[in-house]
Amino acid sequence: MVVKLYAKPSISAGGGVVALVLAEKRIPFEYIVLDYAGKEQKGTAHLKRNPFGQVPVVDDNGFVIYETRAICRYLVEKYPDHGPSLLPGPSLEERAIFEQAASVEVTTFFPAVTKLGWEMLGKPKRGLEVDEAALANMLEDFAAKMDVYEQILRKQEYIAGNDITLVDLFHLISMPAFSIEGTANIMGDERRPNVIRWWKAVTARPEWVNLRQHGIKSII
Ligand SMILES: N[C@@H](CCC(=O)N[C@@H](CS)C(=O)NCC(=O)O)C(=O)O
Repeated sequence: MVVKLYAKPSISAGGGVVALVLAEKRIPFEYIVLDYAGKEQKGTAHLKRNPFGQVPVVDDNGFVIYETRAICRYLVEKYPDHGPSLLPGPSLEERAIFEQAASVEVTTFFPAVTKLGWEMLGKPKRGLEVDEAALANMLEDFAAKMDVYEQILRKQEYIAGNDITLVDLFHLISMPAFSIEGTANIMGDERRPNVIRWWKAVTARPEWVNLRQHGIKSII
């Protein structure tokens, strides 16, 4: 039985990154779209898969798991022989640095970018007024965080070392709209050449490019 990925009708956020990891790891999967308009995510069947009534959820032959980052960690450990490792090296120190980067992504990067995304992109899209003063503060706060990323990425290729790992891909959860070429070019500040180099490498993963350009069917 192939892995089932339960997700939203439009592939985005966590569902997109789980799909990316499945594709990177060459794990065949079925993409099951929930009827969001009909609130299927809050229905009895889905609440059994995820009591929070959210997606993404993965069902791997009867083992059901939710939370994007936890799903991805499970998949890479379960299928070590498929595709790139995406895990840190075996030493305690390499694993500790990976955990450090994972913690920074979830507690520092993700909240900052989610707030920015709403103010810069979400509000204009919904015809709401942007709070320019708040936006300026968010951009300043984000820039300070990215200055630290620049320091880290000056010394190494990826955020947890010299090889790509899941943590690099986790940064895509909040970022579909923030491509370097996009209108909200928050990753493309030329004062941070190593952030640009890193972000180009992460967003140029062929499965990610296919997913963004041609949709989910192109990577299943
Ligand atoms: N922390 C969760 C967040 C999941 C989440 O926010 N899912 C959204 C879609 S991107 C959802 O299912 N929302 C529906 C709802 O809350 O009713 C993860 O990383 O998987």
